[in-house]
Amino acid sequence: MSKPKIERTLVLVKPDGVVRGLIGEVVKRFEMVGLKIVGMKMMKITPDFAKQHYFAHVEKDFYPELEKRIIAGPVIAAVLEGMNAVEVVRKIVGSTESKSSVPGTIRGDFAHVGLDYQGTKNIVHASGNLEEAEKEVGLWFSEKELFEYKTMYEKHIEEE
Ligand code: DAT
Ligand code: MG
Repeated sequence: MSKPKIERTLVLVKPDGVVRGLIGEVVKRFEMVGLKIVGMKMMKITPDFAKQHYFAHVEKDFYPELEKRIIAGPVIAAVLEGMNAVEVVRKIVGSTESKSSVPGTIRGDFAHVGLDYQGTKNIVHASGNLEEAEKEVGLWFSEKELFEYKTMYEKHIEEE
């Protein structure tokens, strides 16, 4: 049996999630499944930084609103590590539109509006694929801000 890949992915609790007091709730959901937090900080980003992070969306009609919301206040940025972390984190976050995100997901449980109405207020950001994850982790975190340690789950796996 081949060993699944250990990946790193970026998660943000966006300003709308921070002001709603959802930092703990969001972080808890990733910890619950055994994903490892290898970096975490609070940051208030500039319009320039927002354009680097959302470079794929800068030309889109919803970009001005997206930028306004992401620079509106501090965000929590975290790097999560685990087997197939990119896919697993997206599953926990839910789909882009809160209206169609299923209950049990962060967006499905804590927001309900459609993309056409405050669509950018969907609480969290998570890297969409491995390539995006590698770029985003590098944009938000320096090597010195990322840590290596073993979780209890990893120790259990080693003991098996
Ligand atoms: P995701 O955040 O699920 O990766 P995305 O990368 O396609 O989604 O878009 C980034 C953010 O932009 C998303 O969280 C909400 C907003 N957004 C995306 N499509 C939109 C649309 N059609 N109208 C309004 N906001 C949109
Ligand atoms: Mg995306």
